[in-house]
Order: sequence, then structure tokens, then C-alpha cells
Amino acid sequence: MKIKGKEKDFATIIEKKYDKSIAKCTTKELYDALLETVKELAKEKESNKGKKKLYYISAEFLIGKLLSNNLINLGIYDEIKETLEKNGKNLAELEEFEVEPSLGNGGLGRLAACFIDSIATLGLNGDGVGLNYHYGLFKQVFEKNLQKETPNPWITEDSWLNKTERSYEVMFGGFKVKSKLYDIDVVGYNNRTTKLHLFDIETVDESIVGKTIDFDKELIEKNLTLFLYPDDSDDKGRLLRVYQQYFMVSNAASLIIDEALEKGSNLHDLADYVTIQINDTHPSMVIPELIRQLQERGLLMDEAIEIVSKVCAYTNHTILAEALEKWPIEFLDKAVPQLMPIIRELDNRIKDKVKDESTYIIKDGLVHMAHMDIHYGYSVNGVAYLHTEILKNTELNNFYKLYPEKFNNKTNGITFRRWLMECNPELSSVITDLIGDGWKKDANELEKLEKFVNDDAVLDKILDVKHQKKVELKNYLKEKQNIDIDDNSVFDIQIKRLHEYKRQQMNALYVINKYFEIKEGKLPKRPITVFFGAKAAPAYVIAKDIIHLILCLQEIIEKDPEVNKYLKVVMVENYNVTLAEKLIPACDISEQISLASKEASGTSNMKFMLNGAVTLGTMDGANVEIAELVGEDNIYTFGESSEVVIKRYEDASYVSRDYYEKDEKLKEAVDFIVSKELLKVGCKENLERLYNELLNKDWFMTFPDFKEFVKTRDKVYEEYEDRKAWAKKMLINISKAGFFSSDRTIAQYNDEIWKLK
Ligand code: 26Q
Repeated sequence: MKIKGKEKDFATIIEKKYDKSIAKCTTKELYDALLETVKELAKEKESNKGKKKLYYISAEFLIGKLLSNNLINLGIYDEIKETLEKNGKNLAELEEFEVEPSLGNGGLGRLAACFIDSIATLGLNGDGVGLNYHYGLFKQVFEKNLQKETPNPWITEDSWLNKTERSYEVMFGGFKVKSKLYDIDVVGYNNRTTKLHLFDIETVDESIVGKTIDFDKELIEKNLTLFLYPDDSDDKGRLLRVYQQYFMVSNAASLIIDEALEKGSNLHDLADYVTIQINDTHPSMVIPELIRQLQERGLLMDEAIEIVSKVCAYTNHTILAEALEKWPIEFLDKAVPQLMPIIRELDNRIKDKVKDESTYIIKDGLVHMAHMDIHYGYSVNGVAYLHTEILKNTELNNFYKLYPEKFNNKTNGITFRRWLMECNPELSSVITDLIGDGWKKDANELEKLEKFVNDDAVLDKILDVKHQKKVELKNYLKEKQNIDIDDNSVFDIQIKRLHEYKRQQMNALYVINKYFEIKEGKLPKRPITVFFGAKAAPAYVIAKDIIHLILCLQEIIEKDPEVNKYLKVVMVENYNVTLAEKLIPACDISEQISLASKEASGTSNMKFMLNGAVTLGTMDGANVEIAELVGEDNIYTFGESSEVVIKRYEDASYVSRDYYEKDEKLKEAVDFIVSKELLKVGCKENLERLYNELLNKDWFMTFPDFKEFVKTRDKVYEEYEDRKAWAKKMLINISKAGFFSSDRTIAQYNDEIWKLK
């Protein structure tokens, strides 16, 4: 590798730094040296430039570990790996040493991280702006088959953060704080760099956190950037979330204005210098805040509003009503009183102009953040074809009628650097041997794989790699979580946040059904391992009950000698990006079973497909596009359509008990939740609550889809046995995954929304 124009190798760097050889260094020493080297190399890369700049503002950037990713993007992964190996060390150990920053809840946060990688890679002039949470999302531990939440610190002495000189004053109602900006350099693939700007305050006091994640929520100066808020219903934390959001956007607005001024803007022309992507409603206060700051600098309200409306674009990630942020006026009056007059003015202008009351910003004492975004942004996008159609035709139809031209779709994507090259170098090299490495720059080239669909040697190779990754996962989980897995079993995996609409509970009902079949002597041809990975928001009671059910099933099945040879449940602890990188390459069957219309897109579905797993899913989110691309022979779909589901909600006609009474198998599975076997290992209160919820409500309609789910899943296991036919499905899935590269998504954002040069 070249540093400051001089050819240097890692061994010499180590020798110089520590006065000893690589072989004699500790893991920490090697890690520190590598971190330093990578940071230096990143600084030398040219940063993206241009007159107009994109600011991707997001409350979450679930970046995951950065070492290997940066080595790959800098093009020195192999070189470093070999040098270490030659000296009896290995990169995997250094990877283990790195702590994962969990600065996101799930899909939306991980998407933001993939986008930053693609922005850097495509050479676009754009940065990310967010918060430097000291603890990120909680760490999940299991105790007595229950989820417990503990703090998850990640900032070590030498982290990827670079402290900058930038600092702003942020006013809250009654007090002000001073911010401090930290940057992480984001290295594009063989290209240039961009920055992730994470704002923090220096008065944060980590010592107010004990062994649990409880802390005094009123000490804003001490707790502002301590935790990432999980998408929960904890009312006490909601006000703190407003403080966090305002802190983020006020800093962002100051940074944006400063950088534009530095480049010669006179602020009247700000729209030529800036575009802002608002990632869900979490950063929506940037609209009134930017207006406020422009007024402070002498612009009049009319012009400030006009400018901001040319600058801000909004992405919607959900149609779940409870996730659409609506803040009580009192919250904003207390935390950010300077914004309320501006928000009222924005609302009054709509009320003067628009008859449809459902689109007003302030209603019944609540400020509807998405409404503000749509009225005062120039673009509104959904994250998959079906999702955008539902926004246009139902959920946001009243807005669509007002501004049809603002609505557009940007189907999500994932970075292939992390989700193939890094997590599955074995498959990457098989692909490269077959079609060259053009796919690394242009993901559509993966389609060239299709011509090998009848090539037995190629199919065998793909099966071999899959098996190798299953063995790796088996060894990893044995070492880390002391779990024993049969690598010849079929790996069936559902990993995602725990939410009723994602229907982990339906997967659990399937497991119970299979358990009964095995007990009755109906044995599967091959053992089945059902993996789950999921965190539940700490205040989401039913979600935690579902985790409890899964952990209880895991225990019962494990202890049952009649069953454990054929069926195993594995709920991995503390599911995060690092674990996803191990689970996804090893997966045979990708569970994407959300209730149709509820999953905006999903992105793990794309990662699985890229790694040669076959999807078992509903026609929801991006599954619809996957089905379209791979064709019906290469995906298993089931369940009611989004139209039927939407109608069911509209006429409130769903009664779960009717299905329970009519379907013997379903009844048996549901009853098992409160059976004496389960109560022996589980908590009566939790299990009964879940049982009653399903029987009396089942809001996400698992019962109507259950029968077809069982039938389809059994068919998947059956067809898995034709290994050659299965390998073909794998190959087609890989070859069609190119569309889901986040490079494609970002190119579309740029062509159709941002319009950067
Ligand atoms: C809201 C109010 C108060 C507190 C928290 C929240 C909150 C926090 C996080 C609301 C939503 C989120 C996260 C949403 C999310 O991750 N959505 C996912 O976004 C992905 C990327 O577009 C999609 O693929 C998923 O379908 C969608 O669920």
C-alpha cells in the first residue's frame, strides 16, 4: 500500500511503531496500528466535492464494524490478511476485537449506512449527519427465557471517531448547550471518501448509567446523547427524544449554512448549494429550524420558506400509524419554544390554502411531522414499489391528490461490499472466477451467472460454499454462545427487529406444529434448524412475550430426545450487524413473512438472496420485486394479498377466533402456548397474555395465513432435497440480486431527487 506516495508494508509500520515484529504483537497492538493506518489512508483519499451538496440527516446510522469494510474499500484487504497470516496472526481475531457501534435500531439505520457507502463510492458530494450516541442500542441478554436490556458502550480510546473543531450553541427552552462534532471518514470502494458527521455534547455523563439502561431522563445536559431511542412506546423518553432530534437538526442546519457560506453562497441561493434528505420524520424539525436560522441571518419568512421548500426531501419508511411521529404541542413548547411560532405559521399557510383538514400540520394538539415534510418538502418517496403505491393510493392519498408530482419510489438497496465481498469472500471469489470482477463496480453484471444454470460443476461449487459458511457459523456460535448445530440440517432463518407485523409469532406457531408432527412420528427428511435473531423494544410487551415463547420452545425441544434429532430452535443472543454477517451467508431459507402491506421494503431479504438463500415470503415490500425478478420457480410466496389485508382493516371484519375454531392444527399450536409443558419452563403471565392477544385480536392476522404458510414451508423443505434443482434456485437468486445494490438506489436518488453533478 502507498502512504504519502511511498510504498509501505504493514510489517514495517509495526516495526517502527512498536519496535518489534507482527508475530510478537498483541491483538490490541495490531488493531491499533491498523486503525491508525486506515485512518491515515482515508485522509489521503480525495473527498467528494462539488457546488451542491447532499446532507443525509438521520437519527440512525447502523454502520457496524468498520475495519474489514475499510480494508476492502481501500483495496488492501488481501494484502493485510496475507501479511498477518504469514506472521501467525489472523484478521478474524482483529475483527473480533473491534466493538460494534450499534447506532441504529434496524432497517432504516442500516439503510443509511449502506447509502453512505454508496454515496462515497459513486463519488457524490454528500455527507451523513446524525448523533454520537455513547451507548447505541441496548445489548440484549437472555435470562430465564426473557430478554433483559443492558448498556452497550462502544466508544473506546481509539475508535473511528475523529474529533473536530466544529461546535455550535444549541438553545433549548430555558437553557443552552454546546455541541462538539465528531467525524467518521467513510471510504468508498476504490474511490473517494465522504464523511459521517456525528454531533455530541461534552457534558454527557456516562456515570449516570448503571447496570441497566434506566437513567434520569430529566438531566438533559448529562443524558442528551447517551442512548439511541428504541422505537418504543415509553412515554417518559418521548420528551428526551424531542431534545435529541432538535439537537441533531439544529447542528445540521448550522453546519449546512456554514458550509454553503464558505463556498460563496449568499443564502438567497442556498438551494443551489444544498439538498437535504430527511430520513423518516426523525429529522423533520430541520424544516422550521432552517427557516429560523435563515431569518436570524436576515431573510424574510416568505423567502426562507421558499428556499427550505426547494431544499428538503422526505423519505417515508413505514405505514404503521404508531410509528408516524406526532408530537404534543406542550412537548415542543417546553423543549424548543422558538420553533412553535414557525410551525404555527407553516400550518396557517396550509389552512388558508387547503380545504382537506386531514392534511393539516397541527391537529388536536399534536404536530404531525410527516405532514410538515410533505407540504414543505419537494419530494416524498417510499422505499419499495408496493410501499409507494400504498402511500399514493391509501395512506397518503390526500397528500397525493394535492401534490402528485412530489411522490416517487426509490426501492431500497444494500452495499455489496459489506453484504457479499466482506461477509462471503468465498462466494465472491467463485463469482469472480466465473464472470470476472466487473460485478464489483456494476452489480448488474451478476446476471452473467445465469448462463451457468445447467453447469453441474458450478452448481456444486455454490453448494460447497454454502456448506462451508454453515460450518463457519456452527463453529462461531459454538464458541460465542455455546450452541451446538448440525451443519447438515437445513438452515431456516428469520432475523429482524421483533415486531408483531413481521410475524415471528407465526414462525413460532409453525415450529410448534412441526414439533407435534415429529411427536406423532411424521419425521422430516432432514433435520431442520430454525434460527431467530431479534431485539424487542424494551417497552413493547407483546414483542417480549414472543421472544419468551421462542426461548421456551428452544428449551423444550432441546430437552426432548424424541424431537431434538429432527428439529432445533436457535434464538441467537444480541442480534446485531456482526451476527447478521455470519448468519446470512449460511442461510438456506430466508423468512420474509410480514403481513402483506406492512413491511415497507425489508432489506435483509436482499442480503439473503445475494448470498444464495431462497426466500419464503409474503407478497410484501421488496419481496414483490424479488418475485418479479427471479420468477415463481425461484421463490416461495404465500398468504393474503395487500389488497385483501387493507380491505379487512377497512371493514374491520377480521375475527381471529373464527379461524382458531375452524382449523384443528392451528388450534393445537395456539393452545400449546399455555400448555403445561410450556408453563413448566416459562412464565404464566407472559404466555397467557400472548395467547389471549392471538385469540382475541391477532392484529397482524397470522391465523388467516397459517395454513398456507405451513403448506408452503413443508413444500420448501421437500424441494430442498433435490439438491441440484435447489442449487439452480440459488444461482438465479444471486444472478438477479444486482438490482438491489444500493449503488443503483443512490444513483436514482441523485438522478431524480438530489441532482448533484
Ligand atoms: C418513532 C417515534 C418514537 C420513537 C422511535 C420511533 C422510530 C424509531 C425507529 C420509528 C421507526 C424506526 C425505524 C423504522 C425502520 O427501521 N423502518 C424500516 O425501514 C427499512 C428501510 O427503509 C425498511 O426496509 C423496513 O421495511 C422498515 O420497517
